[in-house]
Amino acid sequence: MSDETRPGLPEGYEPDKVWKWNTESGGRFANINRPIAGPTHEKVLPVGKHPIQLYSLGTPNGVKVTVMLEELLALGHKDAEYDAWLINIIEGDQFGSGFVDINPNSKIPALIDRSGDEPIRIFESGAMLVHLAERFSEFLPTEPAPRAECLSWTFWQMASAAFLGGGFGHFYAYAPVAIEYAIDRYTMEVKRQLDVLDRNLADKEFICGDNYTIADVAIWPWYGALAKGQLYSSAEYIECHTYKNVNRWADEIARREPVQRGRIVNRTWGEKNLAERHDAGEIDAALVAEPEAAE
Ligand SMILES: N[C@@H](CCC(=O)N[C@@H](CS)C(=O)NCC(=O)O)C(=O)O
Repeated sequence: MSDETRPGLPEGYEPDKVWKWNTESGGRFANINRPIAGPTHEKVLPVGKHPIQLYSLGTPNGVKVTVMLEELLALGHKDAEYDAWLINIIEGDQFGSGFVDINPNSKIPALIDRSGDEPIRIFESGAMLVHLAERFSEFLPTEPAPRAECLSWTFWQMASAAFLGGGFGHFYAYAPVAIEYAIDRYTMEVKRQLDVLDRNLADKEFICGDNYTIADVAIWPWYGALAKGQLYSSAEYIECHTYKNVNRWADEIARREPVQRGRIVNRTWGEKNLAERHDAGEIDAALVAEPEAAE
């Protein structure tokens, strides 16, 4: 494809007729990015004693599920007990054969619900939230109109996160070269998304109104963190403090005890973290532990 009206970056760059896999493409995630699916190695996943087995990492997509499980446990649903196993995506654990059997798309989180006659595999964090909400009859209204509103916002988050993480975060914070066009395009979109949320939250306590739902669970780890200046060192650049309603909502969600518990699970960084969770006491201990002194 040759287009004289379009300058290349770097200068003179023109895409080949057929794309070739350049393993030296660079960038922070270069060693795990590949153009083909499927496992790279044999690896059986561990299975713990609880009905729910989660294979994940404490990124925003992983946190949605651990927060949801902690919310369910806080309501007394004992069948929401879970083992949360660490999947190190920088080391390529998501390409192990056992993981790919659960998620052919090789992304965390992946979940097996073993509470029924046959184990059920689930990939995509949004699908996990809907599955858990329906199984425990919590956080997803059953009346058609509020249910549709809740699913709309939940799926809005699933679709918008790729712009935020894969677009804005990638080009603003991670790409090995700063490309003005890409940064402008994704910053504009992410600020528009924040404004969508800010307007929605102008007259609502939670995303869908008076009740906390899976829409809040899905949106908070991404846009709550962004509005609080915790993603991509971008607070000043996107003027995150100007989204006042999102900030107010993010603070309120952050005060919830199950959120404080779920957000540290499968996390190997930050002051409070817990690489793997197999019972509630491990979270209690991690929350009161003193941060390790820097060497
Ligand atoms: N839409 C998916 C996105 C999952 C996703 O992008 N996970 C990232 C971490 S946040 C991942 O596993 N990346 C590893 C890779 O791309 O190889 C979901 O919400 O479950």
